[in-house]
Amino acid sequence: MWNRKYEAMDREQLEKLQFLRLKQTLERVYQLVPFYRRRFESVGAEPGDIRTTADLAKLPFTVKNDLRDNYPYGLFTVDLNEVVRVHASSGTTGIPTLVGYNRHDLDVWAELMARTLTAAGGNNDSVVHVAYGYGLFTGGLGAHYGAEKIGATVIPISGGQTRRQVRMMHDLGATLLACTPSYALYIAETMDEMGLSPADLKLHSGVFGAEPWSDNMRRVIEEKMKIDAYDIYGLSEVIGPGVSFECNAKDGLHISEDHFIPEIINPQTGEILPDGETGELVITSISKEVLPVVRYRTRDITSLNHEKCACERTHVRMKKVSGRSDDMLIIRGVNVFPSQVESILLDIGETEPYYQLVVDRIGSLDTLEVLVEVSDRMFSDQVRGLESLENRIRTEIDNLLGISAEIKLVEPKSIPRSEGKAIRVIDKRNFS
Ligand code: DLL
Repeated sequence: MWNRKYEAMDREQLEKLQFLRLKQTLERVYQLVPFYRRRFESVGAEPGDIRTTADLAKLPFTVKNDLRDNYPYGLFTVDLNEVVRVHASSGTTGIPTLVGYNRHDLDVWAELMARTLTAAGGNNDSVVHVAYGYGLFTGGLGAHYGAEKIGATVIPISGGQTRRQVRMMHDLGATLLACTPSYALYIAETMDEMGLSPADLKLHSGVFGAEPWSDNMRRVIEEKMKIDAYDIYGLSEVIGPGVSFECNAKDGLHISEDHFIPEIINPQTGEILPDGETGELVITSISKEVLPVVRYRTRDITSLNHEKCACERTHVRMKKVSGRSDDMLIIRGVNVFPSQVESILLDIGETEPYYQLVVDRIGSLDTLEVLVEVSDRMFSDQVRGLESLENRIRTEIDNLLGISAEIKLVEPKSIPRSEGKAIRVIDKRNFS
């Protein structure tokens, strides 16, 4: 553990600390951010009304559009002369979501990433190859400062130029890879093309996140690279990567509760759901200074688990995120996440791990086509073989998800490879 004092803190003590920090955060935003003052007043609440952590439920939610509406600096609690860094996430609407940090915030973030990398086996002997994008995206610099904090040797290579990535990993003896899971797969494929096997590299683990990936995808990456693959979760609005991370139990991601208070809500009604029930993750930051968020709706779908973890960390675990509620496909009334289709494809295991979903609407009916790559050998095989595999996949998807999909097996390397967040869905409905 990087910081046993906090990561394994007795729950009672932890909850006291959370409440103290929550009060400070609420006072801060109420005093310094007109938006929050108005929001609190709209429900007749002020910070003094929050007497327990559970009282947080009395306050309104914050959503991504609130950040956009107050672009660029409207939700900051400090003047720009105190801000030392900004990041942004690009949205589909064009207006970026801008976030800011002072020195204290950057220290908190590095601490969270130090915990994440330590949980994945990182230490001062590690050579951390950071292939998340550097720039406005939080992935690159987030991993970078965490890796420096644990004293590792950092290779700040950013994304792209995949052959060069492989060469550097080989030459510099990278032991820990940080990138998106889809990019890890592409790097593995490139290694293979370059005639390098996992034994030629020193890599032993990876921290992969920024997009949903199934447990089956974890197995594929672990097998191809002969490493231990850990999930890491975060979002710019809350701080960046490191909000939660997997330990070696790989049974949920620990949310650093000394910095964040999580809730799960029913996305339709806003009602708070108990442990184990699946809904939308809502996060309140309780230590960030420049841009605290109160009850921020992440849109990410997961559930919480307060049971003791084998690793001795006492912080609550969230289940691997299955997807964002915005990315959920509704195919003829049935809800599906691309990661569920991924899991089925990889379970069958006779295709390559590259796929894309094409959604369209014919008349008033939504249709789903699943494109999946097959190996060279299989593609040049008899048509009958391909048809029978297509049928198997179609039947499995129908049996397990209750949706009828068209399956199209496609040529090797015909689906675009990802150097960052993969595009899993092509939705033609908006254009027809
Ligand atoms: O993706 C931060 C990050 C960088 C996380 C590197 C992990 C590693 P944004 O660009 O703001 O920030 O996108 C945040 O990405 O709300 C989720 O929908 C998705 N996401 C992030 N991590 C995971 C994960 C970064 N482990 C959005 N599993 C979030 C599933 C994830 N989805």
